[in-house]
Amino acid sequence: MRNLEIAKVFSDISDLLDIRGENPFRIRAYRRAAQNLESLAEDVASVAVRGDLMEIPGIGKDLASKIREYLENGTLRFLEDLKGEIPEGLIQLMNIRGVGPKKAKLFFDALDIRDLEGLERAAREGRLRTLPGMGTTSEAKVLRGISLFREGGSRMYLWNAMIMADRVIQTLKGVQGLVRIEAAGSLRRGKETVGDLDFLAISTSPGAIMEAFVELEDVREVLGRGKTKTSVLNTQGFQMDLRVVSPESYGAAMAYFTGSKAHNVRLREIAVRKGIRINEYEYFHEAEKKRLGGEREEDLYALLEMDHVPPELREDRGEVEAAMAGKLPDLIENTDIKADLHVHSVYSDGAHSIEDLAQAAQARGYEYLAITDHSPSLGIAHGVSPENLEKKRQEIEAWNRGGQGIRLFCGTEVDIRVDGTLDYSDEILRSLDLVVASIHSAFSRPRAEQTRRVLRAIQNPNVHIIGHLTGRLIGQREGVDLDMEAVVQEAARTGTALEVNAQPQRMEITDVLCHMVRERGGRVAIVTDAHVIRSLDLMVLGVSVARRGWLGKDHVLNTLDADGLLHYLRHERR
Ligand code: DGT
Ligand code: CA
Ligand code: CA
Ligand code: ZN
Repeated sequence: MRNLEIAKVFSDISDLLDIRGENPFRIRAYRRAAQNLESLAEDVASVAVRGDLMEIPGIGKDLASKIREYLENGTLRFLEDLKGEIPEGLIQLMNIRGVGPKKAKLFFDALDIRDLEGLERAAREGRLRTLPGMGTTSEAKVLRGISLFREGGSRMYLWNAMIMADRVIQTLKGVQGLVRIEAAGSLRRGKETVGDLDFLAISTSPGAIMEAFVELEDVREVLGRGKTKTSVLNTQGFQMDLRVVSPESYGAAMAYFTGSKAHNVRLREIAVRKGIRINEYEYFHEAEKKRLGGEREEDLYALLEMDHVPPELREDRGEVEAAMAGKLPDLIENTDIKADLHVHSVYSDGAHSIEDLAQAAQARGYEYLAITDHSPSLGIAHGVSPENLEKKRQEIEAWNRGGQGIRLFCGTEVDIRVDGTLDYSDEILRSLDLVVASIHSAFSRPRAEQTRRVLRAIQNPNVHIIGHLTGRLIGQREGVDLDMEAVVQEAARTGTALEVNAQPQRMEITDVLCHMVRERGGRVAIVTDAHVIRSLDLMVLGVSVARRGWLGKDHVLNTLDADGLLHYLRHERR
């Protein structure tokens, strides 16, 4: 499937246009198309064959023909021309925190900087600080941005890992002799980023499965090939390991390769005390020289007299003790989610109408949906003016009166200004069903100032949820520095939920903060922040963050039904 490849083409185009200083609408069109392709479940090539490319949201005539051109030729004239004009390395630069398109262009024009290495050298030699609009602070920030980028660059977002793994599994399932195949490792634990993919399989003809694995369309390079283990690099440069094990060892191998390493180390200690040896093949009683199992993972936990630990909790963060004491939390499930509480429509920067969103949410089994468009100060994201907000409210009321099933909440994602005041009047906010408040600018102020800013938003009685708390973008932007103790505490005290934003590059609040919310008696809302319908499917990512944060159904606002939520907002919000 070449969806991600073509998405990358469009996203490169949008970045290059951005560096060139083109019309923001044109840039946004490419960016949106890229997003849509990334989240497209079906193979874009088959959509093209059917002649349905223009059915994909955000793909018009021009982009459809570009997709066809790329599918046919493996290149795109338009992108090649752009690259001839602007060095490709600048794309990477503009995605570094503290750089952006304008500065990337400036560095190129003034210092002929064309890539990451060039930028790093210039920053270290103190040459950036001499440029207009730059200084020693912004130069230092560029260096921090580079190291952040290097860290994040070597891991993939959980969503990409899931899609990639699913493709491998679906293909290999068709191979003769395959009995079973699953992903282990950090992907199975639902970690927000994944370093490499670890597959385990049972097969009656291991040779055939290894052969099919190295022949996968996504494979770029074979790193090592053996009877039981094969490692490859895929086209995006990520490693994938496949191990074929015997049915007798499948459970032991699954436990071992799911990890985490820290969790496994703890299990082995406990096993040793019981005279049991565990490894990736079996569970074995040393004194009695007796095999105790290995077929099933759950037998391991039973042997150690522990409750079965869900993969998401296996990080040695207290789950071992809890499992021994029979006190593991009852974790939230995907099916507990009754609504999405943060999505964007065409009223701001979303791609779809309210009606389309409603139908899509209904098709996903939701009972209600809050449509939360941006507030006016976000010019770039088409913030909704008070007049348009009125129009939107009427449209939503008409829908609800129509009784067509899913219930809609008229909401907003209101911008939190630098001083902690909000971008709509209290009167407007009071009139809305649901208010998410988020930071979208001034990310790098000092901690004390940012903490005051967020606390003030939390204390506004019209605010129900704080959106993407720090605004971090994994591998790109660290996000706002906050006194988390104070924030979580105040959120719990006032009954303000903190959002678990399921966008793959956001994934916050983090698992660790979710755990803190639980400890302080607070609540979260798990939301997708969807700007296109397909992104509604990201909900599973948010649920996995919450599970990793030990949260159950009762900690999550949108497990309530519509009336339950309204009741909560009216009476428990203090
Ligand atoms: P990643 O790929 O960096 O996102 O994280 P993981 O957890 O998938 O780590 P990976 O791929 O290196 O190894 C997969 C699992 O295999 C890991 O979670 C635990 C197990 N494992 C790997 N190496 C060791 C080891 O040296 N000792 C133990 N006990 N387990 C290991
Ligand atoms: Ca891994
Ligand atoms: Ca691995
Ligand atoms: Zn936002």
